[in-house]
Amino acid sequence: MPNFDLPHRRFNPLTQEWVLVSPHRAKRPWQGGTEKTASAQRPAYDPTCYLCPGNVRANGAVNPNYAGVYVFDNDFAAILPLGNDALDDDGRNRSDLAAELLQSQAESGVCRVICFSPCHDQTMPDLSVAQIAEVVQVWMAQCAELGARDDIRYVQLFENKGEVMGCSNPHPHGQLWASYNIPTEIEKETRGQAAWLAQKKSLLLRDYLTTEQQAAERLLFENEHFACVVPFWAVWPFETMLLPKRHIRRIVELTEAEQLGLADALKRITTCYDQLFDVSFPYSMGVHQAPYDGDDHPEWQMHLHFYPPLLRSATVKKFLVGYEMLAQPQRDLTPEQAADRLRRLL
Ligand code: H2U
Ligand code: ZN
Repeated sequence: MPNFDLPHRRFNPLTQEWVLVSPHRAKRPWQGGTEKTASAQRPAYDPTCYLCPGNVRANGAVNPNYAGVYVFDNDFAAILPLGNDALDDDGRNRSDLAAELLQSQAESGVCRVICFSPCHDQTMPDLSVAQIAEVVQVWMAQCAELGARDDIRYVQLFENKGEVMGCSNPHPHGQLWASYNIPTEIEKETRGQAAWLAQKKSLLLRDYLTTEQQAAERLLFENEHFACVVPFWAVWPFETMLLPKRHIRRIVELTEAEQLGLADALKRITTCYDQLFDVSFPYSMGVHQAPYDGDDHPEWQMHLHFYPPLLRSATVKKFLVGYEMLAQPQRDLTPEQAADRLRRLL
């Protein structure tokens, strides 16, 4: 094992990628820009918000006066339901060189917006565990419905939060993009988990959780059903991962108790994040799960990733640029230092 106070790299067995860690650089002076923070004061109902109950959306549709979680088809969907006919004609079987170099595939699917609450001024940590559990139940119902379709093989659930993440609206909401093709990150994680299962005859993310429970250095908290860690191979400064304790391949398999366990973990980590820099903490988060492609996927363990961009204050964020775009991701703050800072806020 290298000296963790000196430059070293760490392996992510899920994606089979390396991250460079440069702990000695954490104290270098910062002369880069600062992001302006979005003002925290918002009304509970905003007449100009396209997600608030009763309001008109960009395409003229009117939101119902919803009370809990509300789902609608994205009016500007990145993936459209083209159906099976379009998918058959994707040119994958052509054999000439140009076709191999210039590969393309038709994509078909569905994009939806999921409002977590009718209240414009709330975010995930403001919701009760019961309200977050309702979000989890809607995620499950959406995956059950879409995963059963033969023109959909993967459902990506995510939340993009905060202006710095390019989120267009502070109203608490997430999205789902369901597609016929299996996205790159999911293919990587499928390969990583399948390789582990083949070699060790055990589950990668269960073995990983056991290791983190024993090390305790990067473990933030656990409840009966889920644990939260700063991954050993984290790229983002305060990146975390939520891991289930049972073998759960897809979110649709969660028991009622596990739904509450996940909701509790979501509330705890988002509350902790908001306290770190005393700001409504921006991030991209999402559920990773086995594809809905008809295979069993015994290698898969569902989990959630939180990728927050903030580095040292409400205004200073990490950029993945330069060496990271061209060579490999890099971080200064070690995952153990990040875990230590987050753990103090729990
Ligand atoms: P963000 O989570 O990145 O802010 O995106 C919100 C989504 O809401 C975005 O994908 C959709 C956009 O296409 N949207 C609608 O579906 N209807 C609207 O009236 C405005 C925005
Ligand atoms: Zn709103």
